[in-house]
Amino acid sequence: MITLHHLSDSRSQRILWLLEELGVPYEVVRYERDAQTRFAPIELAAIHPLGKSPVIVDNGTVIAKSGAIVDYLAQLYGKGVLTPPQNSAAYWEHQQWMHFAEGSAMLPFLLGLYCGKLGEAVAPLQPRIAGEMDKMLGYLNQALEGKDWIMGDRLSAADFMLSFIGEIAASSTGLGSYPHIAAYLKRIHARPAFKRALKAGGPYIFAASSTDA
Ligand SMILES: N[C@@H](CCC(=O)N[C@@H](CS)C(=O)NCC(=O)O)C(=O)O
Repeated sequence: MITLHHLSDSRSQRILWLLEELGVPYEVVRYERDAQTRFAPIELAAIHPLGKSPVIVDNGTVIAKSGAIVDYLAQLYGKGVLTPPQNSAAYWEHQQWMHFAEGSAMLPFLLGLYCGKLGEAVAPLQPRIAGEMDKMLGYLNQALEGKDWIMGDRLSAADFMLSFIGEIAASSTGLGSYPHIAAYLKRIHARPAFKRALKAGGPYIFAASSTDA
């Protein structure tokens, strides 16, 4: 049985969504963020030394980092439908999107979050941060033009990684300048499996507009 250690309002939601799409048996252990610091509770460090979420445990194997978890679940339980054939051109394009989410796109958003706490002191950095956010979102927006999913007409593992980028952007910069990401996020949030994931994980601030979940 797969156990997901799930932190409220976090990237772990993408794993819940994936588990629901896969239809595999799993259990969720829920953790709440500290109301003041927004940090995870110390109990998560007993599962993995980083003390962050998501983490899964499957038959004694502990995996942290959402990219590794998505890869693991897609390969072991995805019956080949969530990843393009190994070593095809599509496989490497898909790999690029898998890594883009946490390796590139998240950085300016995290910088914005932390620097935002410094007030005026950070003003000289703000244009650079905003420029990097726009670069990441502009790139993703263009890639999604004319497509339902990042690899075309079929949902793939990379879509689970990219869902959180759309959500964090919607809640910070807004998606007014990125209509293809906005439409993509709507498609994601409309999926029955995404709605089931919301029920399994509890309130999720980044899908607040998906009210009927
Ligand atoms: N790159 C990691 C990031 C993990 C991460 O930073 N998780 C956040 C939630 S989105 C967390 O646990 N924050 C609470 C804390 O740092 O105490 C991943 O993709 O899994």
